[in-house]
Amino acid sequence: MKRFLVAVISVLIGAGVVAGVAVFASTTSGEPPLLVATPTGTVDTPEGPMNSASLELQVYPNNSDQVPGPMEGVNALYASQGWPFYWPSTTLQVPANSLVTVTIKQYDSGGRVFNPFWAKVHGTVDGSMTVNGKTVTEWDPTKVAHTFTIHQYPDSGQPYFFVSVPLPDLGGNEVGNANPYVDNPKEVTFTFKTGAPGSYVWNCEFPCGDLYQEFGGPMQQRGWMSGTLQVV
Ligand SMILES: [Cu+2]
Repeated sequence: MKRFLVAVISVLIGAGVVAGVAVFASTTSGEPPLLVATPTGTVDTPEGPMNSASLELQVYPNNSDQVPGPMEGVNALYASQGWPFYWPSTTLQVPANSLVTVTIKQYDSGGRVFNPFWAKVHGTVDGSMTVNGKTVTEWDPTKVAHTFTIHQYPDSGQPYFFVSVPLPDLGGNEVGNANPYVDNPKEVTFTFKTGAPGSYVWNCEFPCGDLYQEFGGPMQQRGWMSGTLQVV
């Protein structure tokens, strides 16, 4: 009887640990609410008419009274860290087989990106982006604030999908670290084509975090500098 009780208690403790881990994992994931791209009609392309959609994001150097930043789950604990973040969400959804135009208003300072590959535009229509209305295919690798880089899980059987754009930094006297934020952000636009439905991840490739080579902290946390992209 004693042995039986010990077995039952061991199983109950095991189940409790598993449940605890599940609760911990869901609260620490801090997945922000879904941001769905806005349909914008159809566009004529060389392959015929295509559905189009738009997505608007901002990048802030730190949270503030005006822009609180991500607060889901564990993210509330990071609110005092002064981390940079994408806003209003890093959980993105875009339509399949469509042209998606993204506009990002960038309010942060920056510096040198370790690998100049990330200062170039990859995977957009025409291989270009615009910065405050001017079309470019790359940016000065010493003046990058963040990147917006979509890629797939390494073991995925999904269609190849890779998009990366550098976000230009604001110079020292342009940065609005204090509130309110400056009203002259670097405004970046780019358009990419989506294929079949799939699940992708995206992140920033500029070392804007902390810990190992500045790739820890916000760089690996949903809601800040990494997220998901669902093509549906
Ligand atoms: Cu970044």
